[in-house]
Amino acid sequence: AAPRTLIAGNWKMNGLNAALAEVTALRDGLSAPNCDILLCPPATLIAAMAEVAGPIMVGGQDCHAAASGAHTGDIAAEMIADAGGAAVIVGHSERRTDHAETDAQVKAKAEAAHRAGLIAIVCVGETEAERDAGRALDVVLGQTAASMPDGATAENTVIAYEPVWAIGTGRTPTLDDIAEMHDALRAKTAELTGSDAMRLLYGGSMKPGNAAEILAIETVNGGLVGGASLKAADFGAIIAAA
Ligand code: G2H
Repeated sequence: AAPRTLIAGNWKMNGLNAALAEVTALRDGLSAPNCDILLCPPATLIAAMAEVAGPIMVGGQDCHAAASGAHTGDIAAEMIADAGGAAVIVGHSERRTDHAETDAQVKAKAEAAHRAGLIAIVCVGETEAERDAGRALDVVLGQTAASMPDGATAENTVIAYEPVWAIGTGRTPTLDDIAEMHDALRAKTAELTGSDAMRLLYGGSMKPGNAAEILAIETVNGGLVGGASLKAADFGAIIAAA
């Protein structure tokens, strides 16, 4: 059976308490969604969002690899779970760039997520220069192999393919390019984990106007949505397209 579609929102560094009104509006507007839904707000809002999210899962945007300790400013996967979270994004390209996170660190974070009972959403993606050089497949499959947590299953791990040049830019790859990458990720995740049912999300400028055609690709099992997850109307339209 095809994996159940997952539509995940990544609020990035956006959202004060007042933004929870968007979540209650989204929740109240859901009518028997055909997919799982996840929202990852800033850590400051995880607990409050979990209180009002109803059937919407809540998650974090990053976690430390350790369960506790002297790591000022970091949060542990256990803290996300304790706040009511069900998942955590690890290895987003903004973390890989802004904080120089390596594949080995991303893998360790994903394993920490599993120890806390969270779903790990592991992000991979090539830069524009890498795509132009014809290296997109090599780069992404290499990141996937090196970032895949030990013990990954279709239940505890999700891969999000986010071409770096498509993030927040309004540009997206062609449908053929997305399909080529996702087909390759299907084969790679099966080789690495023994499961051909791991969910593979597309991320990067997904919005109501392009969600249906991207989500119709056979090996795309959902989306990781940034800017368009901030407003209930946009995110609800993407959920409706799933
Ligand atoms: C990619 C995506 C969500 P956006 O980073 O993770 O953001 O949809 O704004 O391109």
